[in-house]
Parts: sequence; structure tokens; C-alpha cells
Amino acid sequence: MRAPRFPALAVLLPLAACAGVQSALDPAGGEAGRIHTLSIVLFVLCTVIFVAVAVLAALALFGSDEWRSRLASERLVFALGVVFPVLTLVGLVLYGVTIMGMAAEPAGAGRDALRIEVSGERWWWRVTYITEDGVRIESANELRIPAGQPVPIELTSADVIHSFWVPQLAGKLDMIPGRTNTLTLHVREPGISRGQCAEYCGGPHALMSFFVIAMTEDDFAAWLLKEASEARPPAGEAAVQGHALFLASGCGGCHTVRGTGAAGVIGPDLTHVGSRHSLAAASLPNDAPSFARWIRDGQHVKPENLMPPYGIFTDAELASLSDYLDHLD
Ligand code: HEC
Ligand SMILES: [Cu+2]
Repeated sequence: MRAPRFPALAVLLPLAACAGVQSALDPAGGEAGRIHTLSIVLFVLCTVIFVAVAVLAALALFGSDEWRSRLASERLVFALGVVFPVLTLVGLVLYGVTIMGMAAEPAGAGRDALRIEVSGERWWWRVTYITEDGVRIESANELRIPAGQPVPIELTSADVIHSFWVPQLAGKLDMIPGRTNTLTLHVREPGISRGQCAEYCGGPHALMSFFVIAMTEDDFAAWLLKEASEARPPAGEAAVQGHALFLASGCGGCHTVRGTGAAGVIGPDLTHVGSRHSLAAASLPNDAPSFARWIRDGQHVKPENLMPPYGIFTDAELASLSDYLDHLD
């Protein structure tokens, strides 16, 4: 391989990955901001100490006799070898504990109004919004929250241990069957972040991602109202056909589309699937061709996922099914 002509460029290039929807180096608020500050402090301090140690080591090896005897003094060895590390490490621990302990803001009024549960499933995310009146509104593979306020998320798992990680928003938290862990997300501004399962859970674990969409409070309220509604009835010939195919092909055994006979609970709720940001836990974009691809080639897109592949449909049938699903917004 030829040596890169612009070594600086080669070094800088990876830094381009520091920004973006799934970067802990580009925090969008709350806990991730504190983790970021702590990392920078640790990194700068360690760099300073590393350089100092390297300089002292060079002096001890190559310095004048005067420097070498100075460095060999017992007092200096005690000061730099015992006192200094103890003080810095204790200081850093106290700082780290304090900054990470600056808990999410105290529970405010209205915090109990809406509860949000996220359950890890192999290999997708079941997201349930529970209103004040106990009405459960189910969605999947996408978490919508109001920006500008702390939002507690109750995490659990339906099968194995998963881990909920949105690097831009907070640290990782395990999702454990039979247990609920609560993570508070506090996004400053409306925007999109990407999350990823961070605990190997078998098969297509790496394709178990999701998006967190922070919205203004009004937008969120309007969205939730719509999310609570039943699916829009199929409009147009293709969608009507797609709807009939959906019901006749057993899709409803695993999927719910509220307002139709489909009431399965094994797979993601599809009532408003067309309005989501992605398909199959951020494995595919959300558009009609992707629906067709998922139904026919899901096992290629996401090997070993728990939805059986459907090779039975003709292209025309696939197109009408996709049209139907795409319009479930
Ligand atoms: C045996 C249960 C089962 C059946 C039957 C089934 N699915 Fe699925 N489906 C799943 C599971 C499980 C997933 C989640 C896969 C993943 O992402 O790992 C899924 C995912 C999907 C998704 C993506 C949902 C999302 O949130 O992004 C769509 C769309 C879908 N299925 C459509 C269909 C259609 C159409 C049919 C009928 C032709 C069907 N499914 C039949 C279990 C099933
Ligand atoms: Cu996983």
C-alpha cells in the first residue's frame, strides 16, 4: 500500500464520525452531556500526565547527571509516585461521582401523566405509551418523546437480556426479563437520535436499532392522539386488495392493526407502521419497495429474524400489500 500523501487527512478522517445521530461525542442533552464532559476532562488530564511522564522518563534516560540525580531523590519519587496518584485519583473519583450523580431533574408535575414502556424483543423494540387513564397505545421500533423535559422510560425485556443505548442521549441500561429499569431521557431540542441494542442477544442483534424522535410538546401531543387512533381504512384499489391479502395470509396472527381483525401480539404493532422512521428495527427505510423487500426477503435483510419469509406472493400482490402498509400512517 502506498503511504498516504496527506497523513494529516488520514488522521482527521475518522473524526468525521464524531458527529451524527448515533455518536456519544455529539450529545443532545441530559445524561449524555454529563458523560461527554467527564470524558473530555479525563482525556485532557490523562494526556497532560502522559506527556509529563514521557518527558520525565526521557530526562531520566538521556538527561544530564544533575537531572538524573535530582529525579532519583527519594522525596521526589514519593511525591510523584504515591502522593500525586492518590490525590489525582481520589479527586477524579469524587468529580466523576458528583457529575454523574447530578441526577436528572426532580420529578415535575405532569410527569406521571404519561408512562412509556420499552420492551426488548428478539430483535426489535415494543414501545407502549400508557395514558393517565391507563389506555395502552402500542408502537414499535421508534420512541417519540417531548423535548425540553425529563422523560422516564421504563425498560424491560420479553425474552433475553438486551441493552437500551442511545449514545447521544444517555448511557446504556440493561433490559432484563422480569425486571423494570428506569432511564430518564432529557433531550434539549426537537431532533432525531439513533439507538442500538448494546447487549449481544443472539442472531441479528446488530440489526436491532431504533430511532428516538424528540418533538415539541404540542407536536408530541398531536402525534400521540393520532397514534391512539385506529388504522386508516384502505383507500384505493391496490390498498383494498393489500388489506384483504394481509388478513387472508395470516399476517394478523402475529401483527395487530387496530380497527381490523388483525390482533396478533408476537410481532410489532402495524397500526401506524407507514408513519414510522424505518422498518424492522432500523434495518430498512420506510417506503413501499422496502415493505415488499421485507415481506419477501426479510431473512436476507435481517438473517434469523422471527418473521417467516413469504415467497408465496406474486409481484402484483406484493405491490398491493406494500401499498396498503405504506399508507398505514
Ligand atoms: C410468525 C409471526 C409473524 C407473521 C405470521 C408475520 N410476521 Fe411480520 N413480523 C414478525 C416479527 C417477529 C417481526 C419483527 C422482525 C424484526 O424486526 O426482527 C415482524 C416485522 C414485520 C414488519 C416490520 C414492522 C416494523 O415495526 O418495522 C412488517 C411490515 C411485517 N412484519 C409485515 C408482515 C406481513 C405483511 C405479514 C403477512 C404476509 C407478516 N408480517 C407476517 C412476525 C410475523
Ligand atoms: Cu441485542
